[in-house]
Amino acid sequence: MVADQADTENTVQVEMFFDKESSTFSYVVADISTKRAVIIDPVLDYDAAAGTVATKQADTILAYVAKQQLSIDLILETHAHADHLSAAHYLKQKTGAPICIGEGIKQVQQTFKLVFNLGDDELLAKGDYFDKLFADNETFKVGSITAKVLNTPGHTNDSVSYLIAGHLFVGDSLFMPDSGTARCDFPGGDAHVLFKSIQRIYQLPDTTAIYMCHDYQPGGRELRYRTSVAEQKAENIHVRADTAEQEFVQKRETRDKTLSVPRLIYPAVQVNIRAGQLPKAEANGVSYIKVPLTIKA
Ligand SMILES: N[C@@H](CCC(=O)N[C@@H](CS)C(=O)NCC(=O)O)C(=O)O
Ligand SMILES: [Fe+2]
Repeated sequence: MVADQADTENTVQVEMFFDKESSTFSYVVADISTKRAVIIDPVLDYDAAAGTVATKQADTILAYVAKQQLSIDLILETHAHADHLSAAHYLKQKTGAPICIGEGIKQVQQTFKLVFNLGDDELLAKGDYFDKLFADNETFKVGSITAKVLNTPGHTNDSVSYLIAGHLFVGDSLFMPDSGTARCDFPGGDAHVLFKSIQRIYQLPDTTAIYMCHDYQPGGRELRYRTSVAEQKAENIHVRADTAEQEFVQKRETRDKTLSVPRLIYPAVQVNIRAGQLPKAEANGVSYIKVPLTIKA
């Protein structure tokens, strides 16, 4: 089966995992015929006040994989997340699967290499720490299925969507229709660029299933993680099929001005630009998170 076709025969099995702390969805997507699978956007538990990390979320994924007798071939990140730590490195150690991300990660690493004042010994910003950097339109295998990477920047430079047998994992390029889209005010974010990425998604068949990376449950509604291209084009509160670029950009930028910095941005980015590895331990064997301080007038 090729990537752009809808999954009319249910060739894949998609299992969702929800992290309540960060409102993040992770997925295991398996080719039913071969039991080969990928893990998308896994979360590492992090208690900022206590300075502890744990693998409860990731272990839930591993338990599912074991129970279903799946083999994990790849660990896929839709982008370097700014709100939670990635469990990619932990899961690589457990499964042996390589960690993959869009090649835009090099720009994200370069930006935050400066923010965190990292030397070349800590980060080269050449995609280091990741095993595979995807180019736009690159294909990869999930068992017998040929899946495809679509570059969908705008929320971040490195944002990609993964198209697996008619199932599209968009990261934060789209939220559920009643929530619109993700913010574009992080370094490297750009609402014009996100608009173009969304147009690209809207060119896929209407039946394409779209899977969220977050749902913040507006108005306290029930959790939702799946929608379709048709539903987004008809109902997305920021971008419908006929929304003009300027109208979207204005809405997006107006909302971005009201949002506060994500609670975990510094720990998250520091770990996620290293594919989920903690910063190198100091002489005492302990790893530390840095926070750049700005004196406000
Ligand atoms: N309150 C959350 C916000 C996280 C956040 O900023 N999420 C991004 C995606 S990484 C976003 O686009 N949020 C849009 C919104 O909150 O409307 C936190 O502090 O972690
Ligand atoms: Fe994000």
